[in-house]
Amino acid sequence: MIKDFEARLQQLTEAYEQLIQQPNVAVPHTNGIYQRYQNPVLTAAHAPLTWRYDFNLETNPYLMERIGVNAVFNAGAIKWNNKYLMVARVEGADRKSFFAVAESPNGVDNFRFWDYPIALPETDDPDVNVYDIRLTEHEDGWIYGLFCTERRDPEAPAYDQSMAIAACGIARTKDFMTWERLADLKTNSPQQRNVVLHPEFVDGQYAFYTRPQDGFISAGTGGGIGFGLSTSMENAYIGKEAIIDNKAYHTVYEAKNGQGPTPIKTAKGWLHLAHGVRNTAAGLRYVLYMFMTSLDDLTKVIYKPAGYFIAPEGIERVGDVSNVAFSNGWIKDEDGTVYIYYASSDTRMHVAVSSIEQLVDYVMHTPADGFKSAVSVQSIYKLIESNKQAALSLSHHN
Ligand code: M1P
Repeated sequence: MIKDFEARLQQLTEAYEQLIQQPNVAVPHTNGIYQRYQNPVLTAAHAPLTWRYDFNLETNPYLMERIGVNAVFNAGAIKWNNKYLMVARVEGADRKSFFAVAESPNGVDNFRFWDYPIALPETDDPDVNVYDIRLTEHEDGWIYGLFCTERRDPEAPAYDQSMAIAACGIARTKDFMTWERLADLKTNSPQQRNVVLHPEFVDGQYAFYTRPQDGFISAGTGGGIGFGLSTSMENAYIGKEAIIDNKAYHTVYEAKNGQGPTPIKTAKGWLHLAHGVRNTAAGLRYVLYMFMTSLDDLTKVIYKPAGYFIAPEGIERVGDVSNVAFSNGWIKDEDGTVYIYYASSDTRMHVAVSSIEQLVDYVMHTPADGFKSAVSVQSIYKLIESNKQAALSLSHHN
């Protein structure tokens, strides 16, 4: 028995180390905007063995997995102490999600979870489930994590075990190990998800991107990316939300949308990454899109390319909730490289690498949505014509 136990332990450990240390390589094909990578950067199999197995021969003679991890996805991200950190949504086999920090020396591979998942303090109204943290290094000196806290709807009749209320939970840290929990964000919307803190004060107040919605799943009369201010983070309250990026008929964000990670400041404006959702016969399809807001007025969208920026491809299309690309974390490096961390199908994390220059170019020079087929064709005509000119001037040069 002890021999089998030891052999299995060795096999498990070796397979785990092989997975963590596997180098990642950029896929040869690129659209010029970003570079995808071959392997997912975090999966359920990256969860440390010590979280899942009891290594005691006496209590676990078959070396069974005692605590299952179902998926690792929707991670917040930040560069901290020269390491690339993801604070991932780890979902257990019991369906409960929690947060855990994984770090990498280079942003594209070797992500290894810290020894313990985050023990998030609770409020007086305990969370049933927490997920999708957005990290913001605020100019007030704290690193904030805004996440969705979900609880059963107190109005739900006994027969209905799916009615829930989503709200924005708030915690802050300086070391990612100890977290101070603050009161949940209050707004006038019955439900909130995808709330993100802006990194700078606006008129001396804290600024938030919100997503007011009527129902737990359906945005209803709500939806769109909202923007609002609060005088305090300790008791955050937004009295007025202005919708800065709305749902629109026959677009990739027709059913609902939501701010992704904290926007990145550039010389031309604030770069935003968001997710858009539309209905299909096969269910909801989630893709990522980008836009830019003005440096002078955060509520003003100044550029917005048509369509999606990243859509699930190949294996990314399949998972617990298929046909989903979702992002709530990206890292801007000192040299302008941008690591975009996105989850596929509520199952695993990937990275796509770009740069501020490329993303600004993409956002400013990709045609905007014309909201009808004829305008899409006009955009292609325009491109063909300008390509004729480009070919002419190229032949002059040669
Ligand atoms: O299952 C897809 C996504 O659904 C929700 O997104 P939204 O808030 O836009 O409805 C979230 O539960 C998200 O975690 C999940 O990835």
